[in-house]
Amino acid sequence: MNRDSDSPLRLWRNARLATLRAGAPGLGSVEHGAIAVQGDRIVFAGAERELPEALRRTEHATDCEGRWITPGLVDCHTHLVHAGNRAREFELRLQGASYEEIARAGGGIASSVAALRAASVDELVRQSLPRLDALIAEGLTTIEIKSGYGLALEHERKALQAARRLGEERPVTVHTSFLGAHALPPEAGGDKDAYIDLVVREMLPALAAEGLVDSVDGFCEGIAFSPAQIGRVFQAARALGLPLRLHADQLSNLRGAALAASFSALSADHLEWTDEAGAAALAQAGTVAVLLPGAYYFLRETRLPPIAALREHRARIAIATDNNPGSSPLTSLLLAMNMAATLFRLSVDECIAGVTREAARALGLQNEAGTLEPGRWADFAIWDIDHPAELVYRIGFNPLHTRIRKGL
Ligand code: DI6
Ligand code: FE
Repeated sequence: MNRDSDSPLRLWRNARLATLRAGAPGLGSVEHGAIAVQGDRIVFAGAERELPEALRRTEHATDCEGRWITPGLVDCHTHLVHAGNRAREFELRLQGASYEEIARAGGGIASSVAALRAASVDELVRQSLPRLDALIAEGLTTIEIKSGYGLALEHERKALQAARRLGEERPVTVHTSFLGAHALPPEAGGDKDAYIDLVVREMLPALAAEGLVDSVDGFCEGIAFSPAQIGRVFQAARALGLPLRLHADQLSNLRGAALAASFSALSADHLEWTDEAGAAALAQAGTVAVLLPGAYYFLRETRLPPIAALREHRARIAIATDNNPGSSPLTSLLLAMNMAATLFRLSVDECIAGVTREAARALGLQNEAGTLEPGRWADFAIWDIDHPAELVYRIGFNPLHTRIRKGL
């Protein structure tokens, strides 16, 4: 931990805090609050009158004039690194074609694969930066970025290298996920098992050895890979000590949530078709249920994720953008929260926890990010709002005042 006492002490005072502290009711709110930061870590977050005397003495104090502070936002599910866009496909869908029809006809993910394969790492970074900047402009401090449009070692490598580069180009923490098992590449000749062999024997070990993989994801779906095929990917990942996540039950119920839970995955994502047993399994395993209202909205889905069952079994719920060119060209966590509330009926507290504490948990970063507590990274967002509900309520308006990442 970089908390050496030589680094200057910085203080944000006269603020209202949504600490999201575990165990605290609601948002763990504190009126008349202050946050003290040393180096890149929070050393105090709480009521200003409880601020220890030693932490009051600093020349670096900011009067927040009563503004609200939340943890920095965390987008725990994105395909942010991609090339080109699928606006034409969107037009076709407006004329009546379905997402699955387009995918089966060689459009969809396959067209994004062709575009990514043609792009260099520099080009991928160049195209992805505006999307990242849009998220950062709303207070994002941590982001998960998947591969999955390369589907061959050299191209998956490019995507993951581009994701790492984004974390160098901008003050943001990047968590990478290897999603080799996203779709079948054209050269596989329809043989999914042979492609999974390649993923498990060559792609994953090589990319993991290069330090490019923070977790391993898969797409468990009729148009993608079966539970048995995903199970092979998960076993290989587990053997390498890598955490797991899964695109589960998005378009049909293949019992993906239960599969993810059985491997103690960090998260299971989408979940529109997950049944009560799946929701219970997630809660039991501590696997975070990541809801992606942008994809639900953009694909005009009608089947809702099992919110009541997730609540009843006390599953952890996160919300993410699923930013990708095909099913969710969304670059706003504020809008994702509004959609989660409007379309899924999540509460304001669930939405805000879903893009902070629970999203950090979905990345295995619950001890580093997602709450305002001593020891956590000094990642937070200061908002020009009078009540936290405004973060969820507005549509297409950004009330961010200041974003602080690792104390800066
Ligand atoms: N589910 C999704 O919603 C995205 N990937 C996935 O596994 C869609 C990806 C795309 O259409 O490009
Ligand atoms: Fe996705």
